[in-house]
Amino acid sequence: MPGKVILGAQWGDEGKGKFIDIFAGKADLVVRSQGGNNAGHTVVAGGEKYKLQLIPSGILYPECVNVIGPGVVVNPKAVLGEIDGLHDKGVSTDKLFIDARCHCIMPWHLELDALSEAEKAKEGTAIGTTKKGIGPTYMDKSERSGIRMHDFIDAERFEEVIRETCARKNRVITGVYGGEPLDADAIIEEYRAYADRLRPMVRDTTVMTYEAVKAGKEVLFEGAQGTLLDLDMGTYPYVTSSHPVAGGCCIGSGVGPTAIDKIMGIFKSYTTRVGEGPFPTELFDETGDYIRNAGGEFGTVTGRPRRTGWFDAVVARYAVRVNGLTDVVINKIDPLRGLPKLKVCVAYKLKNGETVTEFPANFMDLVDCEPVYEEFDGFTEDITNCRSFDELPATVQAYIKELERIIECPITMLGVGPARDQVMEIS
Ligand code: 2SA
Ligand code: GDP
Ligand code: MG
Repeated sequence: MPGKVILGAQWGDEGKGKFIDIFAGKADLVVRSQGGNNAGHTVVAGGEKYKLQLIPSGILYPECVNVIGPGVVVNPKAVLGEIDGLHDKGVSTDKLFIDARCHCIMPWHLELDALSEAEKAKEGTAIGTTKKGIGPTYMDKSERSGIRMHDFIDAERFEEVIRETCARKNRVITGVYGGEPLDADAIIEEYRAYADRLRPMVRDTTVMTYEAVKAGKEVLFEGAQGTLLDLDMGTYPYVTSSHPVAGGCCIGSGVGPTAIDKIMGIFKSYTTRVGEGPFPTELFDETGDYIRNAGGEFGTVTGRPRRTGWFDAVVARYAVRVNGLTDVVINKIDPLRGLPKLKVCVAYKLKNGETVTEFPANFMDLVDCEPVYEEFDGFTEDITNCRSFDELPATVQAYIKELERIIECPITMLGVGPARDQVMEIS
């Protein structure tokens, strides 16, 4: 029984956490394959709100094995903080495993993320990162100078590796940015305790994931961020440094594409984005504020207000294509209640006068492009208690059917509220 991918099909925060949680309940193994604690999933379960960043959502199910795969960057302090938070709520982390190949996010990465963003801000080119050290950690990985988990937990090599890397990074922090050097001794003392705690969780998780797939178990690949934040396929340079597209699941978990047969793309019924970068359907008016407030659109990790706008079907068709989606999920329909008209962008009119329906490769084409909209009737009914397509108002049914026609991929689930049960399957 090959695995299932659940990923963000827009700019992240589509409410993946809720669907991952639902399917994690049926999974034997859940694996994260990219990003780090820049991700934030909110899962509402049993009246309790869980904010998960690095730890896969299967952790809320005692029988489920949870894997932080090789493509994830792990902040040792942050993952232990998350583990402690779960223990405080009575959640066991006995079945949590971290791959030996994961790169560690260290204090210098946080420092360099902040310094680089501050410098770019002076030139007006800041990315608006979560400042969790993601970019600098993946930079070290590509440069082949990062610290992997197996180095970090190696008691004999630990001090030498930290001291050498800290010295190298201090040369950049002080020399390039004029910042304050970090204290290697203090880091060694603090982080040795983290290494001791993490050691029992570290292993070659690719074997575990492969064996689970081979044995026909239910394996769930848990996405983080979203397709348009992908390092290659997103709105570069306003992207994250990993691969949130479906292909990234294979690279970041260490199993081949034959391990996957279902790829679910989660969309909101509107669009949001945090951080800088182009966003063609962004609304700067009271409709944008209305959606932000109705949808509670504030960052899970940083609390930042999210930028809001209409559903963008150009983006949606792109996400279907580059991920090979088998299923589309339209989540968070309820926040649109009360808006007289619902708009869907079906094309972009570029500054040169050309109208395009394929998402442009160069983000500059998106700057000041004009969205071409189709308009649909809104709804005023409370839909949060609807559990089947037939119970939805006719206007909502028509909107979903039109989206399916425009996107050209089956819409198989809808979300009408934050709780686990506020979803419906449609055929
Ligand atoms: P980074 O920190 O280097 O990955 O930032 C690069 C860009 O990627 C965006 N990004 C995100 N966008 C949406 N949600 C994310 N996670 C948090 C959440 C965000 C938060 O789930 O709510 O709390 O603010 C996430 N992580 C990275 C980021 O905004 C930059 O545009
Ligand atoms: P993720 O990163 O994609 O998992 O999404 P986030 O958790 O960052 O953001 C989604 C937010 O919307 C969370 O606060 C969820 O509890 C909430 N949410 C999820 N689904 C729905 C829904 O269908 N309706 C409403 N109103 N809120 C939802
Ligand atoms: Mg999120």
